[in-house]
Amino acid sequence: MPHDDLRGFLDALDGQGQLLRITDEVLPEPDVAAAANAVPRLGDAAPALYFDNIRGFTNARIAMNVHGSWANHALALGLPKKTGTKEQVEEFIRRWERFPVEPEWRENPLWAENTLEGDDVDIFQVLPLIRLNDGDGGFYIDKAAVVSKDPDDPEHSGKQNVGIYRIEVKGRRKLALQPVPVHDIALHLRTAEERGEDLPVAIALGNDPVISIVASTPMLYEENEYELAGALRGAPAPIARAPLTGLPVPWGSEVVIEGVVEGRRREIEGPFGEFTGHYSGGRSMPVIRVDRISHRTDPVFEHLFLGMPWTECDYLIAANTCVPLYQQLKADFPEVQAVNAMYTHGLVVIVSTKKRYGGFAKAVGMRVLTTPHGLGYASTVIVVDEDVDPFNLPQVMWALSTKMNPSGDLITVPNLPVMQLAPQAQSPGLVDKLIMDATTPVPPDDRGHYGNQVRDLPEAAEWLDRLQRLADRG
Ligand SMILES: Cc1cc2nc3c(=O)[nH]c(=O)nc-3n(C[C@H](O)[C@H](O)[C@H](O)COP(=O)(O)O)c2cc1C
Ligand SMILES: [Mn+2]
Repeated sequence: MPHDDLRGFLDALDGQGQLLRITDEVLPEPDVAAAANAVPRLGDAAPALYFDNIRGFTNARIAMNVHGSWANHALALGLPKKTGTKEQVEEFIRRWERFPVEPEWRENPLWAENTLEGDDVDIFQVLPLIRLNDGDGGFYIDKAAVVSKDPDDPEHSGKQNVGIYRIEVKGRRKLALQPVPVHDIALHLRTAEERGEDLPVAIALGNDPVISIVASTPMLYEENEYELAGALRGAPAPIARAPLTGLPVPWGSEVVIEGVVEGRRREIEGPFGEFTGHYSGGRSMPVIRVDRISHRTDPVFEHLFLGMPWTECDYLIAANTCVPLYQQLKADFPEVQAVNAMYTHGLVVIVSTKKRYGGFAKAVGMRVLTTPHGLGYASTVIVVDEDVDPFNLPQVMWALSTKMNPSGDLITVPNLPVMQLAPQAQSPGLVDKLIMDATTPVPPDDRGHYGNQVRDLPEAAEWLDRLQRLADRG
């Protein structure tokens, strides 16, 4: 059964032994973030954390690490918690075949219980805000889904957008946003500013787990996130109209914040400890004026820690970064077998492919660099043969060790775009990109001395099953 709100999923996690309730009193800082920093170190079955006894707050509830392990990610997709990483990616690909599934408009949204409007808006009264990393410049909300429309074509559902963009709290009713230029909200804001307008936004916080997954999936500009949520859930995503902006928001959110990104205004935002494992620095970013907050009574503040990998952020944007890249490559090159883009949102991309002829793998690598997501992220692309599993890093290292000849197999393309946060860039936003061809040359490329490749014995697969069964019994 798909979950329609965060609380339903927290109960499900609890039932599976995947929710740790911290009932002892903790300090808001540093305890909540430090625990969330530590918890993924428990391994691929790490639990979510739930705090409801936070010193200095009355009735505060904070959920952390909700997506922060392969077990929790599997449960978010309604899979058994032991489902392997690669199997989760493959299932994601299968479910995407059902896309698009139209959302379902529902009455009486859960967040309609309480309202603050205009000058009464005070975000500090609604959320128990805490800082995450010790060099952060302020309080952040970094797991909310921001909803907006294309000002030139507002009723085109494909051009509507739901995306996770972290938000700095700058005042009782003032926020700041960081739209990475390749992302949909950056396009919306640019259009609004060209029209001399503000951009209305609705920020939905504390969502059913599939909403967070689709909101951080690099979908194409005209693909609608709720329609992917329906395909992943196996049931239409329940949505409701936000009262002030009319924007479509999840029906089950804990909190819905409405307002506008103010056109042509920028203020210093940051620093923030980023998913790259480095601080962003202080930069000029757009600001949001909040005009209305709707929320459930005693809302659960769903928050996300990021820092030195792997943290919750890495689990949340692992499978969902691999899958669209795989589909976009496969559409042009059916020889592509699998894509692993789960390191730092695809700053490194590993692709396995069959080869049509000599040089083909390099062309596949070039294509990665020109996909919409690749434009802003992929800086290093590793291409491996079809019999190498890109999710099996020892196999990828074997391919690099034996198939890659730096003379002829390394291509750098100078001065391509990358998001400004990429720390390795020569100047922010511009980097030389690298393709490493670690495939076996095929004619007319006759470099190397490969002879015959050793293959698994034909009986090995059967023995693996047999040994697995014996081990499970023991
Ligand atoms: C915790 C978290 C924080 C993120 N913060 C930002 C951000 O501040 N700005 C941004 O452009 N993308 C951010 N992203 C990445 C986008 O959510 C992701 O790339 C998504 O695919 C963008 O979708 P879009 O192409 O519809 O804009 C964040 C993702 C996560 C999981
Ligand atoms: Mn989008």
